[in-house]
Amino acid sequence: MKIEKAEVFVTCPDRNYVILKITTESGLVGIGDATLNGREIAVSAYLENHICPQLIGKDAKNIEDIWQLLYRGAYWRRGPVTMTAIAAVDVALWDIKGKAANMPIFDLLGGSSRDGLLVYGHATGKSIDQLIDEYHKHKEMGYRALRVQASIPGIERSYGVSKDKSSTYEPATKGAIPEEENWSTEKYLSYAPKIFDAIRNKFGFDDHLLHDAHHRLTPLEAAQLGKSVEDFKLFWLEDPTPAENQESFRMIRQHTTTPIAVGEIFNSIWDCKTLIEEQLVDYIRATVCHAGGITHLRRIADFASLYQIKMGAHGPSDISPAGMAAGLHLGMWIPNFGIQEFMGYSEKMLSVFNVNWTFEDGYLHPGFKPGLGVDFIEDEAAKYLISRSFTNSSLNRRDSLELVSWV
Ligand code: EZ4
Ligand code: CO
Repeated sequence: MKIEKAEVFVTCPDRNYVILKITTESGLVGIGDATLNGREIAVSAYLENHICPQLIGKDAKNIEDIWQLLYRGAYWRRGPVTMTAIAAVDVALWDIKGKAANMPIFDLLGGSSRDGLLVYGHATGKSIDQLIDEYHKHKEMGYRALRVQASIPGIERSYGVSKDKSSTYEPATKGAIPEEENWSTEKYLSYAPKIFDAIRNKFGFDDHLLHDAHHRLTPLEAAQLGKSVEDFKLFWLEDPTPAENQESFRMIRQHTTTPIAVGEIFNSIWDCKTLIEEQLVDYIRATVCHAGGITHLRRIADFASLYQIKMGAHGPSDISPAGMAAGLHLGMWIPNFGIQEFMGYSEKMLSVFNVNWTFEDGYLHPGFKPGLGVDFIEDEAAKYLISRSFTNSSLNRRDSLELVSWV
């Protein structure tokens, strides 16, 4: 199964996506998501210049060996651009292996550990009333787990809430440069519990309730938030504080029993080593497409399982449907699976990818087609030119009085 061709496609059906396509001499084709939101061209250039040429002639069967070669053989290790590029190769090779074996990827990995993957959707509102409407709509759609975000009075733009009137949150902003936003921890900490209180009052405690603090807090503030919302029994509090300094989660842990999730911007096992070994979090949110593919995320999941930590992958629309499918296949196998984020995709996004997953009663299943079960429709993709966009939602500055104080 020698690799004959490795091609990179860039498209923008509402969102920018980068896809790697690998073709073998025998004519098997595999695809992998190479989308790194807000840094799309960096990965496509990295693949085209540094990775694709090395793949030609390699045996597509030897996924682990190719992974190690791309990781160790490049001198530079880790980093989101490299690990997204390696992930794209890895998933394309799993896709090819699945097609060659006539099995869906989850079967190759050891088979299903469950009938489907519990997913959570997004309910967001400009006000608590609008949030309640959205929450209700999502329950009708079948969701059993929802992340809730609402505008915080007094903060111009709150994370997770749309810019315009619509109630749908869109993570990417098209434009020449990212916008900067202001932020007030005081206002957020006093308002957030009211959001959960309103939801639990209205809908009770049967659904899983999640919330994303999106790296805005210091460890002490995060501990205060976790403690003040314990009665609402969150499924998790996400990204309470940035995780470059993994030890800083110790303080949060010492003060609250609210479950903690982190890792949507992690790209390797080293990003979560201390968090896992010291059991400082409950869920790791790394994804197949940003953390080195199925081969590497499987390693993280196994390591986390030793410490009773579960996986809860990131799943915004800035991960392409091909990347989502890869996460679903791995999730079917992961014994210590927790939950999968699923924002859903627009019709235009799905016009470029034929997917085979099914969503029923709040659970996703990747389908039974051999390989990834997703076809990339090149003719459709060619219609949508990439446009510069940014993921600026991590950019809130601290209190407006302290515009230059980044914490
Ligand atoms: O804002 O992926 O939990 N989910 C998230 C995402 C991120 C986007 C950024 O592009 O935090 O929605
Ligand atoms: Co998040």
